[in-house]
Amino acid sequence: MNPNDEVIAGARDRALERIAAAAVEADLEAVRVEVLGRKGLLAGVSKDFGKMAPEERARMGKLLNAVKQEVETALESRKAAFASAALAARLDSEWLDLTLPAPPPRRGSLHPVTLIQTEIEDLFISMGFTVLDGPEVETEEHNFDALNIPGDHPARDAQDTFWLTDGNLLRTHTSPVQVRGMRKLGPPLRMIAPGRVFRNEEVDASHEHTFYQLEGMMVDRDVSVAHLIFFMKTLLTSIFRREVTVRLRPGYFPFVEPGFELDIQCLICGGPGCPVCKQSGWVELLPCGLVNPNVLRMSGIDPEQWNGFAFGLGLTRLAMMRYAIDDIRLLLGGDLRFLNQF
Ligand code: FA5
Repeated sequence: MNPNDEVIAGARDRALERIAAAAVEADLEAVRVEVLGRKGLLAGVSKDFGKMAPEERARMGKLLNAVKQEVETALESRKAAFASAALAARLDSEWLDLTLPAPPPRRGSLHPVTLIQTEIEDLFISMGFTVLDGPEVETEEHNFDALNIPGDHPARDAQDTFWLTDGNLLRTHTSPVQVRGMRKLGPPLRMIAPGRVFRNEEVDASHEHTFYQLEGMMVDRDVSVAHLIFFMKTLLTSIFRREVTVRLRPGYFPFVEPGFELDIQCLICGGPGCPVCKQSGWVELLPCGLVNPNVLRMSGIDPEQWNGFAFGLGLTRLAMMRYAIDDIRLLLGGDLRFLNQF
């Protein structure tokens, strides 16, 4: 008997034993290297091949191959067992109960200024007005010149206007959309333009640096102050759904002539005075007037044939009155406890 028979049988038995006892996959690799590797036990036997008779060499070769195969098969099947145990553990840990009810989607709500804006849009659309939009970054020409606002008007001061380094500005009111509307659509014209405006202002309970206005304009033949008052009354009755006390004062805006300030009695305090109405009992809400002929002319409309009215509603202030919000800063604050109430 060839002493190698014993070496091979011993190596086989030990390998199979260790494979069966392997606790982790790395143990298998150790067995493989030790038994089947280039410097392993079985390779040691092949070194003696040169000294063997041809028949003995053939018998040894066969035996070696059979043992190699047996060990390899045992290694593979243990490896597969490790893999399926790992998969089972993973599936166990990632288990998910798909029959549990999903958490409900979080419902948002519209901002109070958006609510009131859409209401006014619907009202004016029903009266034949078009809703226009204009850019928040405006040219000096649209924001001031074309509205007949002279070069030395205090509103142009850096104190009130956010000027950009390229000579443009953040629009200080929605009135430049009047200019864009007249130039684009021509007369007759009925338009409103809600939007965000910016002023370099000290912030307090009723003043923001960023707030919303809603511009309105009607250009037609023989438009009078009576038309203007009709539309303003229709607007306020629709918004407040009750009689509100208003007062009309003369107001000066270079783009209207005559110009008015329409104030409403403060709905927060009802008249005696509070921080919102600056203790006056009245809230400035709706400056308006008949369009200055110069403004029509500068936008290519013949003032001999056409005239009109315009107004610039303080949309943010209107939302405050409508929902009895006593501090304008709440509207920009993004506090969900406040916003979720609408
Ligand atoms: C204007 O901006 C004119 N463009 C309005 C106009 C349009 C007049 C068309 C005539 C014809 P005024 O600066 O007064 O006007 O602003 C209009 C309204 O915006 C005010 O009545 C007020 O309700 C609101 N408002 C003005 N400043 C602020 C501010 N800092 N914060 C909140 N609301 C403001």
